[in-house]
Amino acid sequence: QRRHQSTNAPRTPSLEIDGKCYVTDDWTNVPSSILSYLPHKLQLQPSHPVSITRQVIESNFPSPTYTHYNDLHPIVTVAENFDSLGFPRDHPGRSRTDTYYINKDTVLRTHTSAHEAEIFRRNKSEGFTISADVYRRDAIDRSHYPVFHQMEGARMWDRRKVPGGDVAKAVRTDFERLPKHSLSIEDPNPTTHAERNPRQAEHHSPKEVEAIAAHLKRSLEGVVVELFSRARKAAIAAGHVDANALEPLRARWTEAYFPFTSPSWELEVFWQGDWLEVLGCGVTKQDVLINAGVPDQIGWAFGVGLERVAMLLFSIPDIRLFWSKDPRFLNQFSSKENVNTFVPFSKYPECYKDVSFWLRSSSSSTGGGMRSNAQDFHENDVMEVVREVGSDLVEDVRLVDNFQHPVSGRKSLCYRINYRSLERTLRNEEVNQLHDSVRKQLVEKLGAELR
Ligand code: FA5
Ligand code: MG
Repeated sequence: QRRHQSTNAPRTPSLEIDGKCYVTDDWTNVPSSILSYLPHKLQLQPSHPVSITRQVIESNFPSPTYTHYNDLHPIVTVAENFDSLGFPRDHPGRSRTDTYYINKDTVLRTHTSAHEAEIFRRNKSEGFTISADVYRRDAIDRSHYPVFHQMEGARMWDRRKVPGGDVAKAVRTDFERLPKHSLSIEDPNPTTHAERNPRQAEHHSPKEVEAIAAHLKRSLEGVVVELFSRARKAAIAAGHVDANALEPLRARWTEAYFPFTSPSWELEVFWQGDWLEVLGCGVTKQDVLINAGVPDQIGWAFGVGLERVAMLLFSIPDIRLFWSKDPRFLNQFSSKENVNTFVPFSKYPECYKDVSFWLRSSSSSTGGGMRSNAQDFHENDVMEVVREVGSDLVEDVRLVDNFQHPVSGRKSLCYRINYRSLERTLRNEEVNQLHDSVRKQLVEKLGAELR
């Protein structure tokens, strides 16, 4: 990946990625540090925990009913990532503070749903999964990383092919064939709710929605049950828990919103004292299928965070570990037949450093480039500065103070950065140097005025 000038006049700035040239423009905001993640494809590394998790989940969605796609290219069009899924024009996900843009029409995919329309159009099998790396400008902490992996899943029924055109009946028949489980999952809400979680009334009958929702939920509950039984066996084998002292698995369905499904839900799992969101799903919007040229298909879709699931499956405590090249990490995983509990190596000391700064007041703003004033300031820009300087030596970044001057109206922020390596003890001078660079970059890139 290198920036270069095209030889054709007029000279257009461009970016070469994977041997392909992309024109850059005012929207370009993807740093080369992020582009360096593209070749990794952890979902394909045979004994990497992201790949093992993918394989465990895929085994619940067997071929030939489901086709598995695991090597789709991460650079997609804005049309694929947002428009094809019915994202409103003003959806915050489209903004440059949340999404990595190559140029105004091209992004690093922010979710695997970016490929739904394309795979619907291919119409190769009744179902599919897509596992892939996805990219988001986001906060820094132990469960968020700017590059992570998702698995998309979808299942369709063709109105023209089901006996008597009775989709609801066909779906219920398939539902009865799914493995049953004895787990009780909290599901307090009705399948649809007129305001909060509506049925697509022009397209789907109440019976169809009930049948599709039941098939979707049981399919995903099957995944959770399998993952937890594996995680539990591994924990017992590692002597981490006494089989008699085990708490039962707790999971719950909540109502959700996505522009491309309705009704929609999220599945949360109780883990280490808190509810953790593992996936989003719902009944696919008929407009997505109509626009993909398959108006007679009807069905469901889900998107699950593979790192989140892997953290539960293997007891991995920090999302940065997935990128570790340390053999003490990598050598602990072998195959999906052999899930084991991760044994953390010793925790190295943390080092907290604060940085306080004034935001530029709007009057002194030039309005251009990356420079922010109080109005267009976004925390993700601070996160990116810290990430660019500290990369994986930063464990988390937290806003600890937020102050507005009563007279001038200027805003001051204080962030606390925790410097900690997963692999070694950091030296004092090293942390001081990193922190000095963060301070300098906040001034240079964001126009911050240090206090
Ligand atoms: C989506 O991305 C939707 N495309 C999911 C979907 C697909 C819904 C199909 C309906 C139909 P969301 O932004 O909530 O939704 O992300 C899905 C999952 O990805 C989350 O539940 C979580 O497990 C994981 N996830 C989200 N952000 C991060 C992050 N920064 N780091 C790690 N995992 C993340
Ligand atoms: Mg979500």
